[in-house]
Amino acid sequence: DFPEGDEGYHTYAELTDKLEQAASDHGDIAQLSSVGDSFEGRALHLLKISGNAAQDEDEPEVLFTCNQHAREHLTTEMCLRIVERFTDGYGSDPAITEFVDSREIYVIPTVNPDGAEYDISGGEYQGWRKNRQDQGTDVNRNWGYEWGCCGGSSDDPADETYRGTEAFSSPEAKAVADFVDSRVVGGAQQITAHIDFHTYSELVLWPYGYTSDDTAEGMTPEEAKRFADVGTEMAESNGYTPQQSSDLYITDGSINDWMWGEHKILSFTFEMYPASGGGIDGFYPPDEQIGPQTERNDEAVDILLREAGGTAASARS
Ligand code: 0X9
Ligand code: CA
Ligand code: CA
Ligand code: ZN
Repeated sequence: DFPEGDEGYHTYAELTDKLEQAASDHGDIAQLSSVGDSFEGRALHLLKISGNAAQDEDEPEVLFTCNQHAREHLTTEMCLRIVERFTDGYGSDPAITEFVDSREIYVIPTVNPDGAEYDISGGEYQGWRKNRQDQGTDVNRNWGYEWGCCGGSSDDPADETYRGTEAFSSPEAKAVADFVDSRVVGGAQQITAHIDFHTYSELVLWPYGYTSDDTAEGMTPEEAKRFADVGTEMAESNGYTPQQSSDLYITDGSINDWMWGEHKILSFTFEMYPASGGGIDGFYPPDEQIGPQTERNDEAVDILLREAGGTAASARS
Protein backbone atom coordinates (compact mmCIF):
# COMPACT_ATOMS: atom_id res chain seq x y z
CA ASP A 1 0.00 0.00 0.00
CA PHE A 2 0.94 3.64 -0.30
CA PRO A 3 2.63 5.07 2.78
CA GLU A 4 0.51 6.77 5.42
CA GLY A 5 -0.60 10.18 4.21
CA ASP A 6 -0.46 9.22 0.52
CA GLU A 7 -3.65 7.15 0.45
CA GLY A 8 -5.04 9.51 -2.22
CA TYR A 9 -2.99 7.53 -4.73
CA HIS A 10 -4.63 4.41 -6.16
CA THR A 11 -3.21 0.93 -5.68
CA TYR A 12 -3.72 -1.54 -8.53
CA ALA A 13 -6.79 -2.99 -6.74
CA GLU A 14 -8.27 0.49 -6.22
CA LEU A 15 -7.54 1.46 -9.82
CA THR A 16 -9.24 -1.71 -11.04
CA ASP A 17 -12.33 -0.86 -8.93
CA LYS A 18 -12.47 2.68 -10.30
CA LEU A 19 -12.27 1.49 -13.92
CA GLU A 20 -14.93 -1.16 -13.35
CA GLN A 21 -17.12 1.50 -11.73
CA ALA A 22 -16.64 3.91 -14.65
CA ALA A 23 -17.57 1.19 -17.12
CA SER A 24 -20.67 0.11 -15.17
CA ASP A 25 -21.86 3.69 -14.51
CA HIS A 26 -21.39 4.73 -18.15
CA GLY A 27 -21.91 1.51 -20.14
CA ASP A 28 -22.92 3.33 -23.33
CA ILE A 29 -19.70 5.37 -23.54
CA ALA A 30 -17.15 3.35 -21.54
CA GLN A 31 -15.89 -0.17 -22.18
CA LEU A 32 -13.30 -1.92 -20.04
CA SER A 33 -11.03 -4.62 -21.43
CA SER A 34 -7.30 -5.28 -21.36
CA VAL A 35 -4.47 -5.37 -23.87
CA GLY A 36 -2.96 -8.41 -22.16
CA ASP A 37 -1.19 -9.31 -18.94
CA SER A 38 1.93 -8.06 -17.20
CA PHE A 39 4.88 -10.38 -16.46
CA GLU A 40 3.33 -11.31 -13.09
CA GLY A 41 -0.11 -11.76 -14.65
CA ARG A 42 -1.92 -8.52 -13.85
CA ALA A 43 -4.40 -7.30 -16.47
CA LEU A 44 -3.14 -4.31 -18.43
CA HIS A 45 -6.43 -2.43 -18.32
CA LEU A 46 -7.75 -0.64 -21.37
CA LEU A 47 -10.69 1.73 -21.09
CA LYS A 48 -12.34 2.91 -24.30
CA ILE A 49 -14.44 6.06 -24.08
CA SER A 50 -16.65 7.06 -27.01
CA GLY A 51 -20.28 7.48 -27.98
CA ASN A 52 -21.45 3.93 -28.85
CA ALA A 53 -18.29 2.58 -27.24
CA ALA A 54 -19.19 -0.99 -28.13
CA GLN A 55 -18.92 -0.18 -31.83
CA ASP A 56 -15.80 0.51 -33.86
CA GLU A 57 -16.93 3.73 -35.52
CA ASP A 58 -15.04 5.75 -38.10
CA GLU A 59 -13.72 8.39 -35.69
CA PRO A 60 -10.15 9.52 -34.96
CA GLU A 61 -8.72 7.34 -32.20
CA VAL A 62 -6.51 8.75 -29.43
CA LEU A 63 -4.37 6.85 -26.92
CA PHE A 64 -3.18 7.84 -23.45
CA THR A 65 -0.66 5.61 -21.64
CA CYS A 66 0.60 6.02 -18.08
CA ASN A 67 2.98 4.44 -15.57
CA GLN A 68 5.51 2.72 -17.85
CA HIS A 69 7.88 3.59 -15.01
CA ALA A 70 6.88 2.01 -11.72
CA ARG A 71 7.56 4.89 -9.31
CA GLU A 72 5.85 7.53 -11.47
CA HIS A 73 2.53 7.07 -9.63
CA LEU A 74 1.27 10.59 -10.39
CA THR A 75 0.87 9.49 -14.02
CA THR A 76 -1.62 6.75 -13.15
CA GLU A 77 -3.66 9.48 -11.47
CA MET A 78 -3.39 11.52 -14.69
CA CYS A 79 -4.92 8.69 -16.70
CA LEU A 80 -7.65 8.29 -14.06
CA ARG A 81 -8.36 12.02 -14.33
CA ILE A 82 -8.83 11.61 -18.09
CA VAL A 83 -11.17 8.67 -17.49
CA GLU A 84 -13.25 10.55 -14.94
CA ARG A 85 -13.39 13.82 -16.86
CA PHE A 86 -14.59 12.22 -20.10
CA THR A 87 -17.07 9.87 -18.45
CA ASP A 88 -18.56 12.01 -15.65
CA GLY A 89 -18.60 15.12 -17.85
CA TYR A 90 -20.46 13.45 -20.70
CA GLY A 91 -23.92 14.90 -21.30
CA SER A 92 -23.42 17.92 -19.05
CA ASP A 93 -20.25 19.58 -20.36
CA PRO A 94 -20.72 20.41 -24.08
CA ALA A 95 -16.99 20.34 -24.96
CA ILE A 96 -16.50 16.97 -23.27
CA THR A 97 -19.62 15.59 -24.92
CA GLU A 98 -18.41 16.72 -28.35
CA PHE A 99 -15.00 15.06 -27.86
CA VAL A 100 -16.53 11.80 -26.65
CA ASP A 101 -18.98 11.74 -29.55
CA SER A 102 -16.37 12.53 -32.21
CA ARG A 103 -13.37 10.50 -30.99
CA GLU A 104 -12.53 7.05 -29.72
CA ILE A 105 -10.42 7.65 -26.61
CA TYR A 106 -8.29 4.77 -25.28
CA VAL A 107 -6.71 4.96 -21.82
CA ILE A 108 -4.16 2.48 -20.40
CA PRO A 109 -3.70 3.79 -16.82
CA THR A 110 -0.85 1.45 -15.87
CA VAL A 111 1.50 -0.14 -18.37
CA ASN A 112 3.67 -1.46 -15.51
CA PRO A 113 1.42 -2.62 -12.66
CA ASP A 114 3.95 -5.16 -11.32
CA GLY A 115 6.57 -2.47 -10.86
CA ALA A 116 4.07 -0.02 -9.36
CA GLU A 117 2.87 -2.57 -6.78
CA TYR A 118 6.45 -3.52 -5.95
CA ASP A 119 7.31 0.15 -5.52
CA ILE A 120 4.77 0.52 -2.70
CA SER A 121 5.32 -2.89 -1.10
CA GLY A 122 5.66 -2.83 2.67
CA GLY A 123 4.09 0.64 2.80
CA GLU A 124 7.37 2.27 1.86
CA TYR A 125 8.55 3.68 -1.43
CA GLN A 126 11.17 1.46 -3.06
CA GLY A 127 12.40 3.84 -5.75
CA TRP A 128 11.70 1.23 -8.44
CA ARG A 129 11.58 2.12 -12.16
CA LYS A 130 11.56 -1.05 -14.26
CA ASN A 131 9.16 -3.96 -14.66
CA ARG A 132 9.56 -7.13 -12.54
CA GLN A 133 10.87 -9.53 -15.19
CA ASP A 134 14.13 -11.03 -13.83
CA GLN A 135 16.24 -8.03 -12.72
CA GLY A 136 13.77 -5.72 -14.45
CA THR A 137 13.52 -4.29 -17.94
CA ASP A 138 13.04 -0.57 -18.56
CA VAL A 139 9.78 -0.81 -20.50
CA ASN A 140 10.53 2.54 -22.16
CA ARG A 141 13.72 1.13 -23.72
CA ASN A 142 12.09 -2.07 -25.00
CA TRP A 143 10.10 -0.74 -27.99
CA GLY A 144 10.98 -2.04 -31.42
CA TYR A 145 12.03 1.05 -33.37
CA GLU A 146 15.82 1.46 -33.55
CA TRP A 147 15.92 -0.71 -30.39
CA GLY A 148 19.31 -0.48 -28.71
CA CYS A 149 20.75 1.44 -31.64
CA CYS A 150 22.43 4.45 -30.24
CA GLY A 151 23.71 4.32 -26.68
CA GLY A 152 20.36 5.43 -25.27
CA SER A 153 19.83 2.29 -23.19
CA SER A 154 21.87 -0.38 -21.39
CA ASP A 155 22.60 -4.04 -22.12
CA ASP A 156 23.35 -4.67 -18.41
CA PRO A 157 20.34 -6.29 -16.69
CA ALA A 158 21.26 -4.52 -13.46
CA ASP A 159 21.04 -1.04 -14.97
CA GLU A 160 18.05 1.30 -14.64
CA THR A 161 17.75 1.61 -18.42
CA TYR A 162 18.18 -2.09 -19.28
CA ARG A 163 16.65 -2.56 -22.71
CA GLY A 164 15.75 -6.27 -22.37
CA THR A 165 17.04 -9.27 -24.31
CA GLU A 166 15.38 -8.14 -27.56
CA ALA A 167 12.82 -5.64 -28.74
CA PHE A 168 9.46 -6.34 -27.06
CA SER A 169 10.93 -8.93 -24.68
CA SER A 170 8.81 -7.31 -21.95
CA PRO A 171 5.20 -8.53 -22.01
CA GLU A 172 4.05 -5.00 -21.15
CA ALA A 173 5.53 -3.18 -24.17
CA LYS A 174 4.58 -6.13 -26.38
CA ALA A 175 0.94 -6.09 -25.28
CA VAL A 176 0.54 -2.35 -25.80
CA ALA A 177 2.28 -2.57 -29.20
CA ASP A 178 0.05 -5.48 -30.28
CA PHE A 179 -2.98 -3.41 -29.35
CA VAL A 180 -1.73 -0.45 -31.40
CA ASP A 181 -0.91 -2.78 -34.33
CA SER A 182 -4.48 -4.11 -34.07
CA ARG A 183 -5.83 -0.63 -34.73
CA VAL A 184 -4.67 -0.82 -38.34
CA VAL A 185 -8.02 -1.22 -40.06
CA GLY A 186 -8.24 -1.51 -43.82
CA GLY A 187 -4.56 -0.65 -44.05
CA ALA A 188 -4.90 2.60 -42.05
CA GLN A 189 -3.77 3.15 -38.45
CA GLN A 190 -6.82 4.50 -36.63
CA ILE A 191 -4.91 6.03 -33.70
CA THR A 192 -3.69 9.45 -34.76
CA ALA A 193 -2.41 10.95 -31.50
CA HIS A 194 -0.90 9.75 -28.22
CA ILE A 195 0.54 10.99 -24.95
CA ASP A 196 2.70 8.83 -22.66
CA PHE A 197 2.80 10.35 -19.17
CA HIS A 198 5.94 10.28 -17.00
CA THR A 199 7.41 12.21 -14.09
CA TYR A 200 9.24 14.41 -13.56
CA SER A 201 10.64 17.73 -14.93
CA GLU A 202 7.56 19.47 -16.43
CA LEU A 203 8.41 18.87 -20.08
CA VAL A 204 6.55 18.22 -23.32
CA LEU A 205 8.76 15.96 -25.46
CA TRP A 206 8.48 14.64 -29.00
CA PRO A 207 10.42 12.19 -31.20
CA TYR A 208 12.89 11.25 -32.22
CA GLY A 209 14.73 10.32 -29.05
CA TYR A 210 17.32 8.08 -30.69
CA THR A 211 18.97 10.87 -32.67
CA SER A 212 19.69 14.49 -31.93
CA ASP A 213 18.95 15.33 -35.56
CA ASP A 214 15.70 17.29 -35.95
CA THR A 215 14.79 15.27 -39.03
CA ALA A 216 15.68 11.69 -39.88
CA GLU A 217 14.31 8.75 -41.83
CA GLY A 218 10.53 8.93 -41.44
CA MET A 219 10.51 12.51 -40.15
CA THR A 220 10.28 15.29 -42.70
CA PRO A 221 10.88 18.94 -41.79
CA GLU A 222 7.10 19.54 -42.09
CA GLU A 223 6.40 16.68 -39.67
CA ALA A 224 9.04 17.88 -37.23
CA LYS A 225 7.43 21.32 -37.35
CA ARG A 226 4.01 19.88 -36.61
CA PHE A 227 5.42 18.14 -33.52
CA ALA A 228 7.05 21.38 -32.39
CA ASP A 229 3.91 23.45 -33.08
CA VAL A 230 1.50 21.13 -31.25
CA GLY A 231 4.04 20.47 -28.48
CA THR A 232 4.59 24.19 -27.95
CA GLU A 233 0.87 24.91 -27.86
CA MET A 234 0.30 22.20 -25.26
CA ALA A 235 3.26 23.47 -23.23
CA GLU A 236 1.86 27.01 -23.29
CA SER A 237 -1.31 25.64 -21.70
CA ASN A 238 0.37 23.85 -18.78
CA GLY A 239 3.57 25.85 -18.29
CA TYR A 240 5.87 22.94 -19.18
CA THR A 241 8.98 23.32 -21.36
CA PRO A 242 8.65 21.99 -24.93
CA GLN A 243 11.54 20.24 -26.70
CA GLN A 244 12.55 17.34 -28.91
CA SER A 245 13.16 14.44 -26.52
CA SER A 246 16.79 13.91 -27.57
CA ASP A 247 17.52 17.51 -26.51
CA LEU A 248 17.10 16.16 -22.97
CA TYR A 249 19.14 13.01 -23.57
CA ILE A 250 19.30 10.22 -26.13
CA THR A 251 17.00 7.26 -25.62
CA ASP A 252 16.56 4.29 -27.93
CA GLY A 253 13.64 1.88 -27.83
CA SER A 254 11.27 4.49 -26.39
CA ILE A 255 7.54 4.45 -26.97
CA ASN A 256 7.37 7.74 -28.89
CA ASP A 257 9.92 6.67 -31.51
CA TRP A 258 7.98 3.46 -32.16
CA MET A 259 4.56 5.14 -32.28
CA TRP A 260 5.82 7.65 -34.83
CA GLY A 261 8.41 5.55 -36.68
CA GLU A 262 6.15 2.53 -37.07
CA HIS A 263 2.67 4.08 -37.20
CA LYS A 264 2.99 7.83 -37.82
CA ILE A 265 1.08 8.52 -34.61
CA LEU A 266 1.55 12.06 -33.25
CA SER A 267 3.14 10.81 -30.04
CA PHE A 268 4.34 12.91 -27.10
CA THR A 269 5.88 12.28 -23.69
CA PHE A 270 4.77 14.54 -20.84
CA GLU A 271 7.08 14.74 -17.84
CA MET A 272 4.78 15.94 -15.05
CA TYR A 273 5.34 17.76 -11.74
CA PRO A 274 7.71 18.71 -10.16
CA ALA A 275 9.93 20.81 -12.40
CA SER A 276 13.14 19.92 -10.61
CA GLY A 277 14.78 19.15 -7.32
CA GLY A 278 14.46 16.43 -4.78
CA GLY A 279 16.24 13.59 -6.56
CA ILE A 280 14.29 10.42 -5.80
CA ASP A 281 11.75 12.42 -3.73
CA GLY A 282 10.65 14.15 -6.93
CA PHE A 283 8.87 10.92 -7.87
CA TYR A 284 6.77 11.02 -4.71
CA PRO A 285 4.84 14.30 -4.42
CA PRO A 286 2.28 14.30 -1.60
CA ASP A 287 -1.21 13.22 -2.62
CA GLU A 288 -2.43 16.83 -2.21
CA GLN A 289 -0.73 17.45 -5.57
CA ILE A 290 -2.85 14.91 -7.45
CA GLY A 291 -5.75 17.30 -8.05
CA PRO A 292 -3.83 20.40 -9.13
CA GLN A 293 -1.17 18.58 -11.16
CA THR A 294 -3.58 16.43 -13.16
CA GLU A 295 -6.08 19.28 -13.81
CA ARG A 296 -3.14 21.28 -15.04
CA ASN A 297 -3.05 19.05 -18.14
CA ASP A 298 -6.76 19.24 -19.01
CA GLU A 299 -6.26 21.83 -21.72
CA ALA A 300 -3.24 20.04 -23.22
CA VAL A 301 -5.28 16.84 -23.40
CA ASP A 302 -8.03 18.76 -25.20
CA ILE A 303 -5.50 20.22 -27.65
CA LEU A 304 -4.29 16.70 -28.47
CA LEU A 305 -7.88 15.50 -28.97
CA ARG A 306 -8.47 18.41 -31.32
CA GLU A 307 -5.25 17.70 -33.26
CA ALA A 308 -6.23 14.04 -33.57
CA GLY A 309 -8.75 15.26 -36.14
CA GLY A 310 -5.83 16.14 -38.41
CA THR A 311 -4.32 19.35 -39.68
CA ALA A 312 -6.54 21.51 -41.88
CA ALA A 313 -4.54 20.24 -44.86
CA SER A 314 -4.89 16.54 -44.05
CA ALA A 315 -8.57 16.96 -43.19
CA ARG A 316 -9.16 18.31 -46.70
CA SER A 317 -7.31 15.53 -48.48
O1 0X9 B 1 13.97 8.27 -19.77
C1 0X9 B 1 12.76 8.15 -19.99
O2 0X9 B 1 12.24 7.11 -20.36
C2 0X9 B 1 11.86 9.38 -19.79
N1 0X9 B 1 12.24 10.13 -18.63
S1 0X9 B 1 11.99 9.50 -17.12
O3 0X9 B 1 12.63 10.38 -16.17
N2 0X9 B 1 10.43 9.52 -16.79
O4 0X9 B 1 12.48 8.15 -17.09
C3 0X9 B 1 12.03 10.31 -20.98
C4 0X9 B 1 11.70 9.70 -22.30
C5 0X9 B 1 11.71 10.72 -23.38
N3 0X9 B 1 12.72 10.48 -24.36
C6 0X9 B 1 13.96 11.06 -24.35
N4 0X9 B 1 14.32 11.87 -23.41
N5 0X9 B 1 14.77 10.82 -25.37
CA1 CA C 1 -17.99 6.43 -31.16
CA1 CA D 1 -12.68 3.39 -35.00
ZN1 ZN E 1 9.38 7.78 -16.76
